[in-house]
Amino acid sequence: MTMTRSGPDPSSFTIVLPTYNEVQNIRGMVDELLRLYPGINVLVVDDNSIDGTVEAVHELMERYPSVRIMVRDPKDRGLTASLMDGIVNTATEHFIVMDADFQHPPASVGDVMGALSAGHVMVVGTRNNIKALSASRRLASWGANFLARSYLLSHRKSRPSDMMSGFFGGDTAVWRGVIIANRERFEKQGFKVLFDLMKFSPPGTRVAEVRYDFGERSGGESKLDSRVILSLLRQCGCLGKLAAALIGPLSRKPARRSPDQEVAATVRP
Ligand SMILES: Nc1nc2c(ncn2[C@@H]2O[C@H](COP(=O)(O)OP(=O)(O)O)[C@@H](O)[C@H]2O)c(=O)[nH]1
Ligand SMILES: [Mg+2]
Repeated sequence: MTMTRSGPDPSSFTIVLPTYNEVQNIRGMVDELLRLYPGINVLVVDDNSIDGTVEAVHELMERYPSVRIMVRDPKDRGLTASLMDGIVNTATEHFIVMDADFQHPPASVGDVMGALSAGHVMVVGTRNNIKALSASRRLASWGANFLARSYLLSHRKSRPSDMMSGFFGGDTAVWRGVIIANRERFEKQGFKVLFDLMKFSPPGTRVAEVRYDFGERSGGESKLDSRVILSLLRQCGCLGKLAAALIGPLSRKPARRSPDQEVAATVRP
């Protein structure tokens, strides 16, 4: 790990940014990351956005040589699948996964970088608050976190306290190996790749945590709907499957979508 006088060298980190229709956020997000951490690598993993996100990233690539984009096979869409691809294709010693909508503050990336350069193999951002979520999302997040942690405890795996956090970083070689060895066992259409990674983590993996303030989405709309929460529950052993069976019939209606997402839904299985 190279260090500069002011801390870890940003060029040994890759920010993996999953995007689906984030044209309202992507320019501001990449500008802010490069302003705070000059030279940091950014790998945008896009699932065929239809709102101009890809074109916006191409413009950014002309300004920043450390920005790249992967546009994924439309037949294989999914947030977990995107992040698996992003981690496997990271070319630096460390990766950091975060959302493109500013819910994970760019200013907290430095804390994750610091813990990774101190030698931790997995560093998870733990939300100080989840007030930015609706009451039903908070309840689902709490329940899914409880079940995911119970599952990991019963399988003698390390359990970050905020399993539902989408903000974490790791040693690329370790987690690339985990993904390649267990590719078919990941819940690819799921939303919580951290849970899959911890399920298949090497024995004795220790997790460091850094705290951060979870924000409001800056622009655009959330793509999470109840099907994603149900799919997560189904991964959490018998208790999770039972919870999914009970909640499922109550949550048939997908989350409200903007008109452009409605169009997208027709091409997204
Ligand atoms: N590549 C890819 N990115 C996605 C997908 N769904 C959501 N995202 C991105 O993942 C991040 C989190 O999604 P978001 O809708 O904000 O979920 P929420 O924060 O849980 O409400 C954002 O950067 C989205 O653009 C997907 O199917 N594929
Ligand atoms: Mg979000």
